[in-house]
Amino acid sequence: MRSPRGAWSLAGLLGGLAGLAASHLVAALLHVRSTPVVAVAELAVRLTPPGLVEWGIEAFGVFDKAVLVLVILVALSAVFAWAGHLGRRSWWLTLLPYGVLAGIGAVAVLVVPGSTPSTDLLPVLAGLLTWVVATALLSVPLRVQDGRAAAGPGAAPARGGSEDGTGDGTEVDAETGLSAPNRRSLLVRMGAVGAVAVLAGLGGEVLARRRQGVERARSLLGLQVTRPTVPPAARIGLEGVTSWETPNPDFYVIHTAFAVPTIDPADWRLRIHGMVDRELVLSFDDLFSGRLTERWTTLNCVSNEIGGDLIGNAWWSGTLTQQVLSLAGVQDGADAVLQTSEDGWTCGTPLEALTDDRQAMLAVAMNGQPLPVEHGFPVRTLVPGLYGYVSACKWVVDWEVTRFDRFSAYWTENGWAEQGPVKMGSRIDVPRSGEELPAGDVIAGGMAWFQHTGISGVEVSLDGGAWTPGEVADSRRIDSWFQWRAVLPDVPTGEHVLRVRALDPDGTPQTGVVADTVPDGATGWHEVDFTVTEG
Ligand SMILES: Nc1nc2c(c(=O)[nH]1)N[C@H]1C(S)=C(S)[C@@H](COP(=O)(O)O)O[C@H]1N2
Ligand SMILES: [Mo]
Repeated sequence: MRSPRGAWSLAGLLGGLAGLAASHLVAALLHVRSTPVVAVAELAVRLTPPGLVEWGIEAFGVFDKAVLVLVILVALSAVFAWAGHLGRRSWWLTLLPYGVLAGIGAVAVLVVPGSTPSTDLLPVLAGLLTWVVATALLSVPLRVQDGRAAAGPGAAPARGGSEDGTGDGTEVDAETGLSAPNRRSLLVRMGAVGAVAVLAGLGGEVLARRRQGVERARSLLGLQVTRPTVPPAARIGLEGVTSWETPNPDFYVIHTAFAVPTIDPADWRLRIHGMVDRELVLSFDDLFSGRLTERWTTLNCVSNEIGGDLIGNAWWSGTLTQQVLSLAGVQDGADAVLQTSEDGWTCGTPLEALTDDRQAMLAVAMNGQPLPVEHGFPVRTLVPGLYGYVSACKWVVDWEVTRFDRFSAYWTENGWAEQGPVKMGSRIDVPRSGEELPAGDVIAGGMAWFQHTGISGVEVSLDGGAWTPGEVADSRRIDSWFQWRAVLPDVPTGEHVLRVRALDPDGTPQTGVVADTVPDGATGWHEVDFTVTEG
């Protein structure tokens, strides 16, 4: 007897819903703004004639999007059931509707304004993968049944064992049309797929709601901070050079957390303990008991390659770590603060950098906005002159004042240096590598930095020739990077290599010795190739 159609459809439906749940969970984990289903709903609204949309809004009021999502879910369920049904004919036929659905989901996700394909497509992929796996799992007992059915009644396996492992089951249930072992196997598989789907769906929902709650708390904060104003002298005025100030959405993001911590400012605490006279537990409000410090500071990553872009400059507002630590009273012999974030990541920061006059801070705002969640909301540490991996703890919740010889922090455990003062660096933004330029003067430009030390200039070298000075904008603000430009007079036609190096305050040039980013930051000169053509 062949397996019943209903079982195939049910398997398709269950597998399909499991896929949706998986995509929901992955979207929530990655904080993708629109889950595939929501993205499809948005796309549908965009593609629908405006009159119809208005009617929908009028008819359903504020719930128009929820209604649309519901309609999409019902339609999807029908497709899932149909996909399962197709599986009865052949295995690969099932994949067809899933492939089409994933394609629609992918397109919808990608046309969401400001989407980033590398992450936003992952929920779609997770959904597709789950569809395939779940459907395959669920259809095994049905296929086993059909394999036997196709062989005809005389081919029923002998009692006591068969190639498909159904054991003794030749009796077929009148209601489901399945043999007892196959029915049991199907039920077990459905239970497993269903349980995983429910867990993934609920997990995704919990995460998404928490994130929404924190985003709401963030938007309601209304911090008394100022908006950034860029000092005019910081601009070199050359098209193509990186913006001196980095807007929040463009600021590089690095962290080990898979799911970004979601902390309500009302619940945030920083515990300060270890080698201190008084243990402290600070609340978010405590950070506002004194005056906030606001300043421009450039943050960069130790794993930034020569010419790389893991560096940004922002206007940060916060409470000086110096003040906080003097409240706690640091004891003699301590030389480090072991910082821990809510997600368990750790870094070891030299006590001196947190207590000297460089204005290290517990930052609450970035470019006049509460910290974006990805950048450590509600509180992160920021220390001018140190790479992020030893200083810029996001979602910071614990400070242990201690000694470097008593612990080993996250990246130090993984082969990176215990101490991470930033190295002098510079980069060419124009001309871009591979660019073709007309004959004549070439104006080059880019960025240079040496936070907390500053630079006295930059030099460029064309085709390995003599180093000639460029011009640096506003070199007084030593904790931020600098824009620079240099005029290369009358560059002849042909292929060229341009190099740049910065000079420290003593005039010592940045080293040309090439070093890898591991263990304590890359060195070497950035270079670009460009071609000058006639006319
Ligand atoms: N909690 C936490 N904080 C962290 C990290 C991390 O992995 N987890 N990475 C550090 C590293 S290596 C860098 S370079 C900076 C990057 O900060 P950003 O993502 O705000 O640019 O954060 C630092 N703070
Ligand atoms: Mo980093």
